[in-house]
Amino acid sequence: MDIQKTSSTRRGVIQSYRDRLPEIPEWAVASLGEGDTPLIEAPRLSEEVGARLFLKFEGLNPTASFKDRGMTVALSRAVAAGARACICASTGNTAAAAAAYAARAGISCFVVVPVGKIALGKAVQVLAHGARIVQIEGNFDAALKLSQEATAEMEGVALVNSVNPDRIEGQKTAAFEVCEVLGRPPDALALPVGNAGNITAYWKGFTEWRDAGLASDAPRMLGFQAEGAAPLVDGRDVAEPETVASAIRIGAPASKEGALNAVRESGGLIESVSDEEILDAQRMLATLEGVFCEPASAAGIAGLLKLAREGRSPGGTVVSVLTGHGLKDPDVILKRTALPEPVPAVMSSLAGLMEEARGRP
Ligand code: AN7
Repeated sequence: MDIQKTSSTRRGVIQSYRDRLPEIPEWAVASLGEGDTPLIEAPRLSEEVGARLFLKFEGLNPTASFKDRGMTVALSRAVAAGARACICASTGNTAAAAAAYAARAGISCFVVVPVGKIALGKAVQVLAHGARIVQIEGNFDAALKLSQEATAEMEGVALVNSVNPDRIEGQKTAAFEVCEVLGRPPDALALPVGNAGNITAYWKGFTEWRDAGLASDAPRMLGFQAEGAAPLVDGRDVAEPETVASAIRIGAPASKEGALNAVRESGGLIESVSDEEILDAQRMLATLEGVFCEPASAAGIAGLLKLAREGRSPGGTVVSVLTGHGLKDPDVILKRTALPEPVPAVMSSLAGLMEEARGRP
């Protein structure tokens, strides 16, 4: 059975970039038409951050996060190698993507997550796709360790966390898309950093693009962690990471070396932003630009706003990666706002409310 066919013009990252990815036999390709996400110019936020700002909206992937890019490659390669099951640790999005791509690939999926710490939408996705969810009394870092132990001991079970190089290979395709759409690499790329796989992947993509002679330079990499989960800023692992941005609640990033290397080689930086700055950035993206991302995804914008306030804006053309969709985490929004009380279905009630709201943004 040919499982890779989709009838979309979005061909998926394997079809689009086959010659820049590890070998995958046609019969094993498991794709949902991921990638080819929009690069949205953000004129109002550009003024705030002091640069020409574009948003790479990765929330528009099939499972609503950037994880799909790596998962199509990882699951296809796992199937090609004869895997019967896959396993991953996750703060939520990796689990949702693994669950969907395992279903697509026709193998079973186990996800290990910190109990009570993954956003509602992500948990619902895992359940919908029929993956087995294992909630542990521990954080992401403990979940990753367990998953690694399981794959070392069990035959035919593929680990699909970003310590699997196939994940990084798939995720680097986002850098290619940015270069293609802009016609050249941006001057800087701002993104959230959790387990540090994505910053590693973008840097790999940009340097491969440059080294293939398609561009003469590569962007500065600007990584942002949440203050309560900022091991790369603190210079040591964080035993009990805490942040409202549950996706990046990670205290011991597996791709630490890749992240530090990206920052060093690109002349970039890794800094932290507070939960309040993250939620402000999320709100500004949604209300000023019409783009709704989850809290973690707003960390790049929170970071750019902070740099601008401190007179350190990178300037030039800047791309910020919005890694996941806002609908992943409805609770965060419902905590700061709520549906109003119902009113009678008469014009006077409506007019009264509209009058009250006038002049407000
Ligand atoms: C929306 O799902 O680690 O630095 O287990 O979901 O590559 O880890 C998620 C990470 C940013 C950080 N934004 O990327 C997981 C997981 C969102 C995320 C990150 C994640 P990395």
